[in-house]
Amino acid sequence: MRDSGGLWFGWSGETSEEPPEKPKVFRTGKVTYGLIDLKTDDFEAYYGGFSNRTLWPLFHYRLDLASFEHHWYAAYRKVNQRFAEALLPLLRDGDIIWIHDYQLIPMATELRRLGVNARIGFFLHIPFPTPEIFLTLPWHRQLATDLATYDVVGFQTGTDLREFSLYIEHELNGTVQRDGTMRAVGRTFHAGTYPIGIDVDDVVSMSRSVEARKQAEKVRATLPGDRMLMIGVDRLDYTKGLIERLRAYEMLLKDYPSQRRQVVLMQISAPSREDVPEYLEIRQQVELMSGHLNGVYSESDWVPLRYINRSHSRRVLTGFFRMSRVGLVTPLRDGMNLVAEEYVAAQDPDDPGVLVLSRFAGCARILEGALIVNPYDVYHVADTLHAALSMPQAERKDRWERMMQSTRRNDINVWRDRFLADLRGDDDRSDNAS
Ligand code: ADQ
Repeated sequence: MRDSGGLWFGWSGETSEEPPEKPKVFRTGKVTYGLIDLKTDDFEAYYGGFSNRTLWPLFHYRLDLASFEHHWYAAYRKVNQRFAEALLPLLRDGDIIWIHDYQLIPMATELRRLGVNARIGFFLHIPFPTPEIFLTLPWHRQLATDLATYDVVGFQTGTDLREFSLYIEHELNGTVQRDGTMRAVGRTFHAGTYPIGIDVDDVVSMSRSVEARKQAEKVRATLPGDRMLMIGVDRLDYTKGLIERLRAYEMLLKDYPSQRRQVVLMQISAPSREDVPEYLEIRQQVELMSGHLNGVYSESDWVPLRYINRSHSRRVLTGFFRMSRVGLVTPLRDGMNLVAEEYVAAQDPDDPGVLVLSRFAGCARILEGALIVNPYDVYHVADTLHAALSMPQAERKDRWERMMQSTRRNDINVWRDRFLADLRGDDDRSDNAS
């Protein structure tokens, strides 16, 4: 948007008892921002409730954590309607509209109801679950109808698209063509895969910046001799597989005593959604597990785990990525996972590290030079960590080059251009990646 201009519309981050009807509108460079405040109660039920305690766990296959509260769903619909009404006066002829993520699925329905004829696309940043899971949602049919109301629906991977297609065919008696054209509930729309990527050059240059180097040197100074660093960076979320990761690390230290004192794991977990009880719980579990691990394995001059429950600037993170011999990205389920790609892009081409990557992260389809693991199988993850720490430089380089090439081939610009070409209805519709 910085290049092409346009309107970015969304929540302001503010809530109040009586928010103003009209959005705040201001311009920075070529981008106009339209922001609305939400009513406190609506926000809690819409965001903390339906978005983060119903859709988020369900779409990540955590049926056990999903709650189905009717008043949350009512608030979800109401807030989407409110967004649509506030957006309407800001729209101009010829606009195309790109809606992002699971908090906003009903937007096309609401905009069409208000008479908007523009092309409207939707991109789902998280996985789409298998129909058997989706069907547990009491409002699955409404949400699927909302999706069918878009002109283009984008998913991260071929698996997400396949699950959605199965639902369309078997639950809605719709049809799915090979080119992604779908017909269901009286509507025709296009669905495809658009794996999101990163701004590769930006990450490369950040990782070489003075600040990144300075911070990395500070960490290096705390690692005597050839002691190696492994790094994990995630939002503190139960989907990211942190407990399983720590168990695998413990297994490594237990089964490979030669790695003790040779390795340090730095786990940086940014606090996230702290008003949702399940997030408090995962935080407590990680703290307990970290204390246990360091208590059992630390020695007077070596602590195996540095657990940091704070966000860091992206620049500093790239410095940490670059100096880490192993990057651990082991979510139990993840739409794409951009940390994996950032880790790859930040590496030193002459001495790159190794990426250990969950098969359940969308980016595992793209990063075939990574060591792919099943994060639930902590024994295998431990063996893989040992292999990663012992990998000769030539193999590390070979794997990294392949990962870097595919990170570039699937970068953020390719993602944007492919989605927008399909949304505009350009004739040479991009091929569906898988
Ligand atoms: P997230 O679940 O937030 O995103 P991810 O893609 O891994 O997951 O990370 C997004 C960004 O947050 C990255 O740029 C990362 O560097 C940053 N970040 C993570 N931990 C951090 C920390 N401790 N400190 C500072 N920054 C941190 C959702 C989906 C993903 C999908 C993205 C994009 O869940 O599957 O890849 O959207 O579509």
